[in-house]
Amino acid sequence: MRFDVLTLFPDLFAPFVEQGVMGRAVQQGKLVVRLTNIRDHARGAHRVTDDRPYGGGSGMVMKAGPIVRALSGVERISDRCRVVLLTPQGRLFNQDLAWELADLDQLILVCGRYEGVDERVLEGSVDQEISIGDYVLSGGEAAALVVMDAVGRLVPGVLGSEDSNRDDSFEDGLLEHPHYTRPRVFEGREVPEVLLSGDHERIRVWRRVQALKRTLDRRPDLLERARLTEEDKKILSDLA
Ligand code: 4FV
Repeated sequence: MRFDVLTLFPDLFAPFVEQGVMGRAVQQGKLVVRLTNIRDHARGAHRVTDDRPYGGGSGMVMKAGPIVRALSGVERISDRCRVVLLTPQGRLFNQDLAWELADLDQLILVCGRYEGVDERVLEGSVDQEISIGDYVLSGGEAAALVVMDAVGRLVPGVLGSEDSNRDDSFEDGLLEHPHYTRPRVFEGREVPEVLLSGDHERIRVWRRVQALKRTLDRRPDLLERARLTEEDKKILSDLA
């Protein structure tokens, strides 16, 4: 998977692509990250990338020219490529969309700043708008990092054995069961006995019950879309 990021602040990404799971995947060539500074495609002595909004109002708008020229400078490595603008007006990002994007060869992420980007960028050059949530950021960079992390870790070979996305939250639409590790007693609180039993079936059921209970308590909205088994429905009716 190749990520191309178009931004006015490329330095915001360096630490992210040099450390942790992402950093290792980039070193191993499993992920490629190319950063493009939109200002390099701005014209004029001052290389302006923003201007006042037509129709008046506060704040500035990102000019279409520098973004469109930056996009035309990004080579497409295959037709399994998508240009995404991060914006509060976009489709809400979630694990299902992360899996969909992880199936691509190339993701080109456009990071807006100021009040947003000129609408004509969307009409001409953007395939999809994605939002990471209903709040306003000062720029699309943080949202791009969220998408790169959630999608990158789903690319085969990116996660090592110590990490796994197999039983991630939201994999089947549920919140995750609680996790415990050594010591067996911490500040007087013991690890649930079932997890020490070695009885893998009891452990599987306990974890499923915990995941369903948490989802019912904290995010009942998720249950509508969750992929539930007959066993899950039985557990939920008992819990209810
Ligand atoms: C955002 C979001 C977001 C809006 C104006 C950047 C800011 C500024 N992006 N999910 N929520 N973007 O707030 O993706 O240009």
